[in-house]
Amino acid sequence: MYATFIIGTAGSGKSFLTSAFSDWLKLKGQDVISVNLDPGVLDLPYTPDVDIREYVSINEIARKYQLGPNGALLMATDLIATEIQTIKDEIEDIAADYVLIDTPGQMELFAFRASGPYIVDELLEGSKALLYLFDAPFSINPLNYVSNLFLAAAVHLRLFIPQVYVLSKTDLIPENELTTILEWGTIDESLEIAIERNLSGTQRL
Ligand SMILES: Nc1nc2c(ncn2[C@@H]2O[C@H](COP(=O)(O)OP(=O)(O)OP(=O)(O)O)[C@@H](O)[C@H]2O)c(=O)[nH]1
Ligand SMILES: [Mg+2]
Repeated sequence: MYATFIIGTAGSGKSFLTSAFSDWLKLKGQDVISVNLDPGVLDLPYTPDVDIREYVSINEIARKYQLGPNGALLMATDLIATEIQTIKDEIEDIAADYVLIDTPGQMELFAFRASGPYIVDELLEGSKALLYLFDAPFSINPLNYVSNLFLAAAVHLRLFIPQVYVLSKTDLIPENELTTILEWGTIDESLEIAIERNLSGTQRL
């Protein structure tokens, strides 16, 4: 079983990538399932095979503990850990080759709380990797790009599984900006020059 966790800042395209990647793998004849770990999501662009919302209800938590939306979401994300064995059994019963895991909208709730690493360790046996999404329109600014690199490094230090960087929503930026962002990761000093230019105000975005 190969598991891929899809992580990124809010709105970076995690759920849409889970949907598109899963459809693409199915088209290629692969045996894949999708898992939704976001207890707060209302509408998903795909039908998850395993869905945390069947075990953890934001509305119930908000009512029971008299919490506001953020407190309820925070508690719900922590409660995923208490349901981990049931979810694990459900995933293992399906026994697919590939498992795509869509993570909670607010990345910090998953990555930076105690429950995150526990869930990554315990959700299933097998090889695990993580796709870290860089929102392309946000990444056009080199300072945003660097802050996202630091966030990705922080996530790596928390979860310690192999990480692949993915530039998401690239259709929303011009081709030349896309080339520039890709060069920051491949051509020596190109990122440094872009940062200096940005800081000197000649190219503020
Ligand atoms: N143009 C374009 N829009 C996209 C793409 N991927 C996602 N979106 C849009 O971006 C918004 C957020 O996408 P989601 O997939 O819900 O992002 P998310 O990271 O799951 O969001 P949260 O779970 O709420 O943090 C939606 O309105 C999508 O339609 C893409 O590749 N291109
Ligand atoms: Mg989502």
